[in-house]
Amino acid sequence: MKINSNKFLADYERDGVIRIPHLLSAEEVASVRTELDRYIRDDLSAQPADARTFETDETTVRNLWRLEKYNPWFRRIAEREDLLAIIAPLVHGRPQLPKVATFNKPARIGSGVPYHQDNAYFCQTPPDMLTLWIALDAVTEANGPVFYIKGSHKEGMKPTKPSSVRGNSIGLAEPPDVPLGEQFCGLLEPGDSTIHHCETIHHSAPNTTEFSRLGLLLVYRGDHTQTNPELKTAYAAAVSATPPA
Ligand SMILES: O=C(O)CCC(=O)C(=O)O
Repeated sequence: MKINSNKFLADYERDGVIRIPHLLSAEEVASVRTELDRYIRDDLSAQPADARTFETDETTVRNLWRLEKYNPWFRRIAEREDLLAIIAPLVHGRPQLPKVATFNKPARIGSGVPYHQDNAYFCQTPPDMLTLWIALDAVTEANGPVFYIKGSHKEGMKPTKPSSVRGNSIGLAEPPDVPLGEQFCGLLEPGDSTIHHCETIHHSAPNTTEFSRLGLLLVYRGDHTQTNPELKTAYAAAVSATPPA
């Protein structure tokens, strides 16, 4: 993977979202998938409830949470030097790894994600925090791609409300009035990725297709960021209504 870091940084700072094709090779994607399948099959049932959210069938994984804590293999992937070198200029400091998660968006029953800004969950100030979203399946217009509103990270945090969506407990109080056609759609091949700033507004639709849309999310912050108590209070109220995230 080759990256023009000046252009990349300028695009990220302007738009709050950027696409990086070919971040992982086909072999790397296959090994991530093998470990995810193994973890779900062999380990997940013995982990605490905050390790996952299921879809409404109560069986199929919607999200894996806290992989950085419960699975050292994923922590090692996320701490790869080549990834940290990409992330450091974007978070304006030494990257810390607070979260590794998945958004599985399984075939037919994958649920949607309401409009939100991640910093309503992360609660960090300054907002030098981002998500590296890596596609493990092809992400198409049909299977619930993530849509982002470019430039929205520059407008600060918008008012929030509890969403009562399990796995995405807090969303925007009002959906933005930017038509879908004007939003940036994260269409990706397996191994491609996007990076979005923690205050970039985004959302995704349910997956009603026969094709799963699995994403691996590595979340980084600069080591200078601190918890914002006001954001934390709003998040705590939402997450206690629909735990675990
Ligand atoms: O994968 C999705 O559908 C949503 C992802 C998301 O909300 C995020 O990356 O913060």
